[in-house]
Amino acid sequence: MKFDMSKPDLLLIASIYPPTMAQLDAQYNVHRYWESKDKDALVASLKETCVAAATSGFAGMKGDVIRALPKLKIISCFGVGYDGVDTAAAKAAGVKVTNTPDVLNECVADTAMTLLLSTVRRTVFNDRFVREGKWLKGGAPLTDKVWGETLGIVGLGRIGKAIAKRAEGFGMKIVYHGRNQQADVSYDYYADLKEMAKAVKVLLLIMPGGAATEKMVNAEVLAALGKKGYLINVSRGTNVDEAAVLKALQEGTIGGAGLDVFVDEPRMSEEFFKLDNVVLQPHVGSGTVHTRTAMGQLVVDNLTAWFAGKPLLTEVPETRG
Ligand code: NAP
Ligand code: 8YV
Repeated sequence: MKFDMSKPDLLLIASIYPPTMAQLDAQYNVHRYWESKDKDALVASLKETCVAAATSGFAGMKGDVIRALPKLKIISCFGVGYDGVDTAAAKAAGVKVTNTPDVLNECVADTAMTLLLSTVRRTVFNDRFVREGKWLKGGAPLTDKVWGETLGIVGLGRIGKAIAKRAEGFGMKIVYHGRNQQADVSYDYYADLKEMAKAVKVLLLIMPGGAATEKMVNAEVLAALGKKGYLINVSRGTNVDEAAVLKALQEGTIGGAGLDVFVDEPRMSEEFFKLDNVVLQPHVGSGTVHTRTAMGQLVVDNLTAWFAGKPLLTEVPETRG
């Protein structure tokens, strides 16, 4: 590939929204890390020149790559979650990290509600029921209900609150779990996740990924949720013990699950495909043209701000100061 030497170098760790990559190509000499056959050689070749990187929150950027680029100053991340970025290594190296908060709240909340409703009301199962001609032999099995039930949100942050607002509109009672009780929130707070799982019909995960939340929803939490309960995960696959979720679904020890995210996505156990009590989505929480465009613009705008010496728009707390 030919590079325009008047443009700054930018290391793009992973493929992101194509129109955003086109915007980056127009402004930078973009070096595509994930496509490179010799990644170490690529990084070494950028050692003296590369001050900027971009990535997805999921692919992130590992500490050894950050440390191998001594001139690096900014990592612009496509996604509000940036659990894949080694922020400790970035902070230690004086590198700023930005993400894409807020612009995706409403679409992710829509996805969460879609998964919640279609899981409890068995929409995907019923669609297959019609297509396979089963309706001709009799009506579909009746389902659980949503209105009047309790929704337990793990992670009542920006997106969690947008989900709560929608679920209230569906007549649900909202309760939540997080590390802190929030003073300006009237929903009941559970300091203990297992206690909340016992109390709710639907347990919905929308907290960050990473070490602090890894496998937070384990076999014990699933047992507390029980046959009466449903798990909805729009956060990160790492936040659940995926094998325990599969087992609970296979044995019917939880009512069902709606999953948008997986530990090793896009790969998952094909055992999930055999089950009628799970709705599977390919990590499309923010997946509308409108929202991905807004996220991409923030990726670009944070980089532009940095190169112009202006304040970053959305720097993550870990690298501030
Ligand atoms: P946010 O505003 O920072 O909210 C995060 C919430 O999680 C806060 O309420 C926080 O409350 C809670 N939390 C943080 N650490 C926790 C812990 N260790 N244990 C329990 N609760 C914890 O973030 P957001 O913008 O709403 O985004 C949340 C996450 O959603 C992202 O990080 C990302 O992983 C995921 N996401 C997924 C998709 C998708 O496509 N599926 C799209 C967008 C975002 P406390 O501080 O009180 O603990
Ligand atoms: C992804 C997400 O970033 O924002 C997040 O944290 O999980 C999503 O919006 C998006 O799928 C691109 O990787």
